Amino acid sequence: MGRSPESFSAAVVLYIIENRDFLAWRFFGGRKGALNRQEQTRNVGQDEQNYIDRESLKDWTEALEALIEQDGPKAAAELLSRLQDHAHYMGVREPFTASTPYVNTIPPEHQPPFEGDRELERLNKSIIRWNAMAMVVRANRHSDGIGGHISTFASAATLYEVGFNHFFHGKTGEHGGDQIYFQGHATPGIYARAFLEGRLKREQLENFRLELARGGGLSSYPHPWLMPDFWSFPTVSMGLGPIMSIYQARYNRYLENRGLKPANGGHVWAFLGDGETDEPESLGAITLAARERLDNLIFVINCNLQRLDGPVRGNGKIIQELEAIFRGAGWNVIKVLWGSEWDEVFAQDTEGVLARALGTLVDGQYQKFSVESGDYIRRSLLAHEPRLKPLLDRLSDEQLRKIKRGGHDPVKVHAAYHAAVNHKGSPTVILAKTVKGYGLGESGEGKNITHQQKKLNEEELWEFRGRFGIPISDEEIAFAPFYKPADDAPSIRYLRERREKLGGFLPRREVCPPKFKTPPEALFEEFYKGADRPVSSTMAFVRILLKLLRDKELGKLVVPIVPDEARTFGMDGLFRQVGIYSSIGQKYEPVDADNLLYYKEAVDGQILEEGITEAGGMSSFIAAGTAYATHGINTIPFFVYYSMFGMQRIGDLVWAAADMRTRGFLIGGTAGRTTLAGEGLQHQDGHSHLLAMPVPNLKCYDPAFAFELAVIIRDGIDRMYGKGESVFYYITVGNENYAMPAMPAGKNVKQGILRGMYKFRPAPGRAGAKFRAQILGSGAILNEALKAQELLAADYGVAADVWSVTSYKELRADGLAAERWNLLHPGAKPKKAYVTQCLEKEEGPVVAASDYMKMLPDGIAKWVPGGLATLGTDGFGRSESRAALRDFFEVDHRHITLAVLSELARRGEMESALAAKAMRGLGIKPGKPDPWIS
Ligand SMILES: Cc1ncc(C[n+]2csc(CCOP(=O)(O)OP(=O)(O)O)c2C)c(N)n1
Ligand SMILES: [Mg+2]
Repeated sequence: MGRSPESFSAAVVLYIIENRDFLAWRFFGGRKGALNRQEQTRNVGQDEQNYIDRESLKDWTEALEALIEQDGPKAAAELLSRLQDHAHYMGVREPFTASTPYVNTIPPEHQPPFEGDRELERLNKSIIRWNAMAMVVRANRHSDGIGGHISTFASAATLYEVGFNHFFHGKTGEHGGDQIYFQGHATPGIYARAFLEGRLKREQLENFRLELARGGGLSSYPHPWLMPDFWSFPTVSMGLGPIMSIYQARYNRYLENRGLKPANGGHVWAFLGDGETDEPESLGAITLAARERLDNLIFVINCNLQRLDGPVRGNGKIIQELEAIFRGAGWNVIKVLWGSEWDEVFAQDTEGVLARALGTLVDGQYQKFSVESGDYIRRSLLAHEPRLKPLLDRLSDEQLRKIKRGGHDPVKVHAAYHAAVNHKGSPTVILAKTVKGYGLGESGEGKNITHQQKKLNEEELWEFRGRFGIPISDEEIAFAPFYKPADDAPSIRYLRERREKLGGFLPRREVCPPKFKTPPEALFEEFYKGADRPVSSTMAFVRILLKLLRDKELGKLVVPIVPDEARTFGMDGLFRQVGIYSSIGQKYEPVDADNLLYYKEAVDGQILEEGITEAGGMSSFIAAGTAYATHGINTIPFFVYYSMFGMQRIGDLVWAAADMRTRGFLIGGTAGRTTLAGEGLQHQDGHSHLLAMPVPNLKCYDPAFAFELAVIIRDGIDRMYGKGESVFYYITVGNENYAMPAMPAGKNVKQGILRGMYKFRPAPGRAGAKFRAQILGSGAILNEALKAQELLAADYGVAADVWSVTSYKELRADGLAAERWNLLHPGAKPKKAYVTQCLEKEEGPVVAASDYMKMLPDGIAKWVPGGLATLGTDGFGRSESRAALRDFFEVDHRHITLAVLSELARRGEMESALAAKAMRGLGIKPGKPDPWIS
């Protein structure tokens, strides 16, 4: 061999390490025995370096084979692992890569039998392909520019059909059911299947994307709001499906571990695009899934190598990249790269030349192959790796061109799903290689423009029909008609039978939660009475939460969720009382074990302590707030977070929650631009209520006092869980301590709190006052309004009533509803906005002061008789004391007083000189910096 023993053994170790993955694949997977893929860490597709001569290599290879023969593949795996460690001690450094060879993870001999009628399945799939395409083509003929996608489903048809025929479980009495996150742009295919199942009518398909058409249409993407009996999970905003699915799978476990749901099976399937994985949300939570050992979670990533504009990784390999990421995170990775036709070819590739060559080709080249001839593929492969010649010589050009990618081969996909649902201990990701626009031929298959392809010309329709054998006549073809075999055709009977076996049609959303008893008023009495000891509205909220948690009937259904902020909100007392959920309990002695309120983790812990991830917390909120539909369990989530990091950071998830008819309470803590002192620009929230404004079914409140909170929360529980309304709540609470007054007497107070405003404190000494005014205060600024009320009475002879505005959004919605009614009922007695009803008989100017931007109160101005003057906190926050901030933003009692006086002067009721003098007296300088731009 010509080398010293030391250098020889080092070379062999090096060789084995460098080729470990290939050897392992050959010996444990490609040829025999079980392959432990987690043990592999190197990509075959690297340049070979000849540090070891062929003779030595042969010796070592044979030795390894002998070991496998004698002691089995596990022994060989151990040897390789030990050799690697040994090599490390000897100073051999292998470059780290976490991907495996560019071949199917499951070798052919490990494939389970395919139970089913492949012919009938193929026929149904072809018809579904056709109808999915026809939906988009017809919709765009009918209404140019209406859009829709053909190519996404075309690439994913097999991935879905194998799932529908063999794996996706519906919810039944015995089975918990699967939750499936369908890729948003694949909807035409899902509708097309429901059409064959007889669940959707021809007219509905005709009205794809024409939802206002007579007889109803079909929504562009999965939207439970628009199709509440059909869709459960909106996925079209890319990245949200993956993260929501992870937390859904974890929440299923949470419900089981807490004894709220039987452990009766069910997987969460998330279908996503390879381009979609660039969204931070897609991959941002995958470590949680592995940490939680969510073997009830399966990601299927449709790796068609393309996104909207072009290749996902033209110069790289998205599948290898994703494999490394998921393996690194601890997932079970199954690659489905090549169709069954390749099995034979790989079997002849005894030296791994083909596997290596395929591993070094980049995705852009694979995309080119998908549109090219067999001859081109051959020439390209040979240019890349001349040693492939004998192997390729055995294949005709036609064979080469037709060789399928794994994601289009039902047998390969079936094997992957089978392995995934039977895998234990970690989540699974299936990386399925496909062609975008598969089957579209000249009209888009594999082309860069394929994502946008909406129309097929007659020739292309002919080609499509021919390729998939759709029995549509020559005369009809140009019209791209929908096709459905007779109900009793064998293929349709087969399709239905498969679904019956698997628990019924999917997707379907059914809502049948058990009866719910709204908590009695007695539970909230304490808060209606008030307390002299100053507390913050946050503390009041935590006290309400605690009472709810202790309630015999309701307590177990409450789900507190925090993103590492419990101590900020004074919720740490709950750690010990209800425990923090951990799927494995507590395997350490907590550092504060001797503390009464120690950090307690438990399998049946109730709090979801998410760590620093508002997106994760929101995803948990969604899973918990939709459990009434998903599992028929009325869990009531309270997601408590820093209000600044809510609407503006995870607004898109809030929008998805709305679409999903999520129920529960979002609690924006440390809210208000001037109420959170010290934290400054990035923390002080003066706009989350505006950002919440666009969400139609989100009810928003900015309460000042404990009794207001109690009234809102009780009513919220009643509306959402008692009456089953599809609304959810956003409530801001602050951290300023002040006395919590008793709820004023009066039968309309509770109603007023809920409708958005009520008179909290009428002006004292009204009789002797020269002037009258109305002040609208909210949240923590209500106290400034009350101080202004006193100042105005004492120093300026102004009797001002103070109103608490708990919700500008509610007031605006009511005003708009009245206006709309009036628009549609000309001549009828006009309705009055609630704001108008409240204020029309009151005297004096109306001034509103809020800890949010002026636009918030401005939203009701048109219904305020005589107009509305607003004070708010437009501009960047800064680190300062509350008093200084309220002066800076002009929302303190002095500025409220000034605003009232100025308004009186503007109306000619008071001399302007008096207002100017008052201003000096209040110490307000006209030249002070404008907070909006400073
Ligand atoms: C957050 C977000 N950004 C952009 C889009 C627009 N968009 C729709 S499909 C698409 C490309 C999808 O590519 P990929 O994820 O690879 O899916 P494929 O259609 O290839 O299966 C884009 C950018 C979106 N829906 N959501
Ligand atoms: Mg793609």
